[in-house]
Amino acid sequence: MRTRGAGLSISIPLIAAIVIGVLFFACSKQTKPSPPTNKQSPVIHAFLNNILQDWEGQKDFSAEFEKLTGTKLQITQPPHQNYMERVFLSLSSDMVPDIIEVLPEYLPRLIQTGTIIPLDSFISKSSNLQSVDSRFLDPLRNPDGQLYAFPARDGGGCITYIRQDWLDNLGLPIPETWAELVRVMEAFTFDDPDGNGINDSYGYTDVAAASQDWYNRLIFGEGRVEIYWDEPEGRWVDGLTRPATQAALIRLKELYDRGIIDPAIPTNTTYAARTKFINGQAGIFTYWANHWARNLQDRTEAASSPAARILPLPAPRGVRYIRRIPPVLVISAAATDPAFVFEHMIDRQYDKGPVQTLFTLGVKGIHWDLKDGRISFLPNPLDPFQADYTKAYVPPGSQINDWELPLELDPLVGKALEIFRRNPSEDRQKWGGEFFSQYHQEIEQVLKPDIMSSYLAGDRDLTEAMELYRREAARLYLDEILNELNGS
Ligand SMILES: [Ca+2]
Repeated sequence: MRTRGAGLSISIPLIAAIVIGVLFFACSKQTKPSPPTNKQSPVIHAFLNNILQDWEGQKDFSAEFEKLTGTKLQITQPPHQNYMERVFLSLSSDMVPDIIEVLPEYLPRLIQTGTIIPLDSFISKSSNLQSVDSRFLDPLRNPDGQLYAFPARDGGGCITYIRQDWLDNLGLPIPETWAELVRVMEAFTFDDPDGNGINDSYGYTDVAAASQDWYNRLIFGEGRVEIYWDEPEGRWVDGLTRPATQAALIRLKELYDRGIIDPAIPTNTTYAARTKFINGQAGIFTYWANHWARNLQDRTEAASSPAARILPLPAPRGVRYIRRIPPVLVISAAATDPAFVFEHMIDRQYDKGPVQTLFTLGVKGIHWDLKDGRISFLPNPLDPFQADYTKAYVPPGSQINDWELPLELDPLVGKALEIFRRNPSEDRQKWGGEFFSQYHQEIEQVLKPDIMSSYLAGDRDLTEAMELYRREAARLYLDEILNELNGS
């Protein structure tokens, strides 16, 4: 997950500058990782995004890792909102990490600059990794067939969640069509769905005028905002200007103008939108179909109402949920013993035993325990909602090998995953060249949200907004990016 908005527009030139630095210096840079010695445990420095945070017992995780593998794990976990910016800063520092979790759209840039190394020889020698399903690896092979990245988990995707208790309060059925959805959004806005006598809720909230298509599915339907692989046409196309997306933008604007969706959608970060749903300020929200189903239920129950019931919504007609390419683990070219890093941080994660249990559930007695012979998660004493832990690094149900979970999957998580898997649309890894590496993020993360926000706010009509978009996208080499992706 990544948030967009003003912060990122500052970071893009910064990232570009840093990458140019990395491009020139990566080859000569010789830094850190301590080699194994007899006296001290060897150290692996990992940059991780989705690992347990400090207040969730990250130190216990690292201590258990050292106990199981004899290796110290030094984790750096920058804030989620500017994670990739911090990754690039670290790559230009003299403390280059050995292993880094990155978003897959940055792989072409990391490979082009010689920042990361291929993993094929390590994978082929591993026995643990024979149990990994190749459908998770194949999409990550670069056009030459090499693997520079290992999937951190099943990428999964988002589904829509709805307040079942609000539907019940208002006597409304589960919406299955667009017309029914709009009726529910109206009622969630105007009919006091939580019965507190105050006009304090909207039908729907979302992340900032989403150019990340896995969040916006409910309203965009067949339309895509991003550059995407069009299966019938067999080529990469730009989603924003296509007819289905134009129709979706008109739908979104109607809801916005009628005041039945969160008016702050143009500026919402993922955190802001999620918090509004949890606080009961909006009754429909699209988010991750994994342990987040449980997190949303527990937190909404604590923050909004003890009667809150979150329902994973079966995909309404015309809606398909996107299976994204997952975040990946890459090994830096600066790692002095990459085979050692690979063995301890990737290979052993798939041992279908204690290390995989650690990466999935966390530490026994801290994050989970046996109760009546069954494994269950423990409450986190520092959680503001008194909620249970839900994962360590890989959410239960998102493992990519044939390991059988040692605990029963939470039924709510199971239901969310089932709905997601019933209506999939598979994303493809983008292998672009120089233009892609330089300009793709700016088009997707800055230009498109700006254009869509200006249309939603009424600063421009749709025709004017699209004319401006075409001009600005041409200036950012959109055609060249598409040519690179299409290999033409
Ligand atoms: Ca109310």
